[in-house]
Amino acid sequence: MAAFPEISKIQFEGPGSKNPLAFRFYDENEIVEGKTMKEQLRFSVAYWHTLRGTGSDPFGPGTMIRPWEGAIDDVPNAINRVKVAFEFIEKLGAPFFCFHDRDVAPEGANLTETNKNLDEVVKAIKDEMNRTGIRLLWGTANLFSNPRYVHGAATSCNADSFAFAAAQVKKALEVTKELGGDGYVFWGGREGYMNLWNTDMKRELDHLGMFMRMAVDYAAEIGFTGQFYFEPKPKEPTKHQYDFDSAACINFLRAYDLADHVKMNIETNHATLAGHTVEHELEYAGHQGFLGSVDANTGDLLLGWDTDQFPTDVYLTTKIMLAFLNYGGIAPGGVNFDAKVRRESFEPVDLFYAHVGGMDTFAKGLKIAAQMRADGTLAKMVKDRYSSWDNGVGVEIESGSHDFHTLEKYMLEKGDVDPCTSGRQELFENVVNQYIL
Ligand code: XUL
Ligand code: CO
Repeated sequence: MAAFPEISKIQFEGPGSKNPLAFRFYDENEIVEGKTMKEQLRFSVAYWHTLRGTGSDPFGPGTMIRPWEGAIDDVPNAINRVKVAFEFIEKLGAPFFCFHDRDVAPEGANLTETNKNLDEVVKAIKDEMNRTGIRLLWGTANLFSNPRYVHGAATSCNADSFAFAAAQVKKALEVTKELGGDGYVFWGGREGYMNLWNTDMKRELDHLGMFMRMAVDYAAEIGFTGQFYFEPKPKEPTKHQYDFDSAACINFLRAYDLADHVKMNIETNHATLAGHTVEHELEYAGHQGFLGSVDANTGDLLLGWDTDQFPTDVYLTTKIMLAFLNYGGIAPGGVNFDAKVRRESFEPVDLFYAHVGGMDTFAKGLKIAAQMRADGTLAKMVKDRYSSWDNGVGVEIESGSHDFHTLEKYMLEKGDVDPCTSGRQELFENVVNQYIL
């Protein structure tokens, strides 16, 4: 029986459409910068929010009406949920999904049973993937919900927690490979600290480095060639997470000799929790050569936590897609909606409204970003701002033909700097609006 009998496949109806269950901008076959929108955006549905989100918060239990959920969280219920998931993703028209091991299958009494449960559900997922052609963008392991990870997983003070996490990631990598996943994500759910007095930071970081190395080695051993990603988040659930932001993660990857194996999965709301913007995080990862994938959502400026809302701001999606176009496209990453409908949006149809809106906003952002690049005005304005580096002493410095002695001589002769031109922030912002408004 269909879980969403009222909803048929979401169609592209064009900008004039007023149908909230149709795309106005996302035409998966439209070519933008030489690729279809489907290839440029690589949309993915996050299993944990869309299929497992209950709407619970610290003040009350779940509110979501999900008629397909059985009374017990057992394997048959999980397999039925897989069918619901694929009906949803197929009707939406997203080409990918992402999941944590524990999103899809319940834990058993011990690791053997848990792995068996996962195998049974993965079989059902594989059948649905074959039926629909929907693919796995990336897999991951939930190393934060179970109380065994109360002190973290790879960074726990308890060596057994590290060992259990290793077994879990080993299995998650096997499953990701089995399902043909394009990537694997590390997000350090509790890899950080609550209090530095009781924490040996150096030891914990060394352990995290060892853990990621073991994962990379095991991937090579089993022939998993997908891209590894590290997902920054500065806090929540811990006070201070080691995967704080792009800069901290990239430094960690270099320090532990993992830079050749792992790129960044940047999430908008995580960037803002770190006191950055997502474009800052993307730009930092991009110019360092670590830009990988994006967890698409947005926070709420009035709230200080990870609200994981669906993105509907075209300025935001334009900036994200501009970064990806500037750095050679998003593949093998994608736009994964790590976003959840509000607790008050408890009907199944809200899942469609949320994803359709997010996909359309990204499609519009992609088109605007491509226009900006084709036109070149903004890029030229930035280049002009740095024109002193394109001739004279600027070129000489950049080419390495100066030192403090020669520069002192140059300035003693010249006397003072040439006058600067204005930063023209307002003009830049107005030019951006020429594309958006
Ligand atoms: C949590 C979060 C995770 C990761 C995957 O804030 O973003 O869902 O994306 O573990
Ligand atoms: Co995320």
